[in-house]
Amino acid sequence: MRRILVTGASGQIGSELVPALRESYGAENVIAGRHSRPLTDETTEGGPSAEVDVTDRASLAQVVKSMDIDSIYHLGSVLSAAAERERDRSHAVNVTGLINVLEVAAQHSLERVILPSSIGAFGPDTPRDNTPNDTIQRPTSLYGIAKVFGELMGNYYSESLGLDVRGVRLPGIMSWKVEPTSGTTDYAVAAFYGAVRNGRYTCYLKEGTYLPMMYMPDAVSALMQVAEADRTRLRHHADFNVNAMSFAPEELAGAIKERMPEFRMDFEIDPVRQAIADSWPNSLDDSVARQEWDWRPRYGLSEVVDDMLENLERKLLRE
Ligand code: VAH
Repeated sequence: MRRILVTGASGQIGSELVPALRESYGAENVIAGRHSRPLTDETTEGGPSAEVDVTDRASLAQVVKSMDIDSIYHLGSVLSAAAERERDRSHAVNVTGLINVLEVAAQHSLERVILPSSIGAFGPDTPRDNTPNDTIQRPTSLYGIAKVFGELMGNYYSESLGLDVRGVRLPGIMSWKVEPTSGTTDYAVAAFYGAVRNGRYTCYLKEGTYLPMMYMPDAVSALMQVAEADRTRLRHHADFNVNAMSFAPEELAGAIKERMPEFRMDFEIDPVRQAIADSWPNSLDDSVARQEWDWRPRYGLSEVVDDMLENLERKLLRE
């Protein structure tokens, strides 16, 4: 991988993946693809960027050709809650956009395509605890349906067309650089913003709603590690479970209160996001990723809370 395009570079993961990739591959060799949202200053100032609309195959192909791209991290997507509200846009981005990325990569013989899948690729009749890597996948959210499509298409392009596609099923991601937008797991980020800004947060998921979560540095490592894994060891392609921790909202509130005793979390349930969360696993079995490419998480809840509060106190005091 020499010249990398990151689609969705202005999103929560893209904003942190791009700087990490530039660190490893050289700033000039990692192109930040932007579309509906502006890039962070760090990404804009740190290297090249390009307007990338994954729903427009010709323009995507033009960027790949003109910028001599040999690999794509495809992060551009409409997240779970937004996808339920905007069905046409989520199909255009999450389904057609994915096909466009795979087709352009195959037609230009790119070296590698990295696709983030999600815990959303599982549904209510999947085993909830330590969800196996290979098990029933009947998601009931539009976002999850598109993720299963992405996994199956990534596996097809790998096995039938020889394109080297790899992907990990990411849990909910916690980070502090970019404020949360339209995901279901985003309460676990918004709670920290609320704690630092005004000592309280109203959670849209009810107590006892367990979800797999991961700190951003582990998510970035998982994407970069699977991308660089020895292909001869891989028995899977676009569908590796990765896991780090699981918690319910009240457990997150308790961990924040240990550092900020005055913090309060109350609840106002959003039925759409509660239904999505109730259809997702409580935890994932990531033994396949550990066997095939030595995956290991580094962060647990305690370290995350310390790091999130320290960085947000610094970031938000500048507001
Ligand atoms: C969402 N944060 O909630 C995203 C993610 C696993 C969840 O895909 O939609």
